[in-house]
Amino acid sequence: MFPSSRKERFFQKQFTTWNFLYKPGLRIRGGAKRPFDFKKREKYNDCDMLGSLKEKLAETRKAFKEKFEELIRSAKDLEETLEDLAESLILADVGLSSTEKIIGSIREKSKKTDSFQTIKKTLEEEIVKILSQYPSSFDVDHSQSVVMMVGINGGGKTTSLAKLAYHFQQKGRSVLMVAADTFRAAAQEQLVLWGKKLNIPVIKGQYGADPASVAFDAIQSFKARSYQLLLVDTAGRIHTNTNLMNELEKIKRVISKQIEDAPQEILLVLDASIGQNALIQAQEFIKFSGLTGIFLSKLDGTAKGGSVISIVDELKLPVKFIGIGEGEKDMLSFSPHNFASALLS
Ligand SMILES: Nc1nc2c(ncn2[C@@H]2O[C@H](COP(=O)(O)OP(=O)(O)O)[C@@H](O)[C@H]2O)c(=O)[nH]1
Ligand SMILES: [Mg+2]
Repeated sequence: MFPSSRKERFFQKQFTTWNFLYKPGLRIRGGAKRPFDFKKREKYNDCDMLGSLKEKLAETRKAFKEKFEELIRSAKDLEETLEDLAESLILADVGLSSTEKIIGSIREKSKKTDSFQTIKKTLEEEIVKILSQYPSSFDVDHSQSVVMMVGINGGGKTTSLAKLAYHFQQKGRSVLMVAADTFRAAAQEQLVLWGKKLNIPVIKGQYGADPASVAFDAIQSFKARSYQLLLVDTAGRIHTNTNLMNELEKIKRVISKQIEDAPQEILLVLDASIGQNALIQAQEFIKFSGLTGIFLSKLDGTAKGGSVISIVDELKLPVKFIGIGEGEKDMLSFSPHNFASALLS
């Protein structure tokens, strides 16, 4: 109990000091317990997110960084500054109509004598304003919640679904995944592999089976075994769009017949690496009723990250999550403030 030798006394002292300094929540000298500072912890997480977002957006940030440095050095008038900012926005793939909207608002709000820093602040506010137009909460707090992922092949549906599964598994939810993309055998296998990796059960059907019947079976298991979250992966073949849309509607109907108010979330997965073309990808899917938001995949390593702004602006849907890599941890909840700040700082 009591340290007998000098050596033991030394180690105990080191250990106590270490606890005291680095382990809030553990016992310290005198037996008192340090309260856990959740606010501080959240703040750290926020900084971490901002840091990793900045790193992943490096390519897109270049368009602004170089222009900003030039604008700080030179003494350009308001119109010239706005012209330069418009050029940077277009280069970052913000798109013409959203760029015009942003520049128009800055022009209205700025005085000729405003410093570049003031104009830059207004730019950031305008971007945040566009990005936070639609509610971005994620409605999965029911005893049984269902999330459906839709979007074209290769957009990142299956990977993004696995990221969500991992995220909620880490939060202590019991998760079930269903591979309702029966059109390609490989697509189902891909989800089965994710299931093995993450230790999350996967329901799949026969190759070519009716995806709605696979969804029906999944809902039965989901209810019988009282899972809390069901994630539904769907097909994304683009050449037979009407069929695909009917198929998605049918899956949705089967789900809502079995569980009231479900699916609570239907996310359209869009590939940010193709920038403005993501809007073309979205065209057919936007007709599909009940979309609740966007999962924007592949924001890492692209110079077209500014497209997020026009995607929200034109599709009139919130971005709820972003994908920043191929691993299960490479996902962030979307924060308009963090995004704008990472883009412009
Ligand atoms: N770099 C990167 N690659 C991603 C991301 N999300 C998905 N991918 C990759 O994009 C490819 C297509 O993804 P997949 O989930 O199969 O798309 P699906 O056909 O819509 O289901 C795969 O090679 C994924 O690893 C991301 O956020 N960043
Ligand atoms: Mg897939």
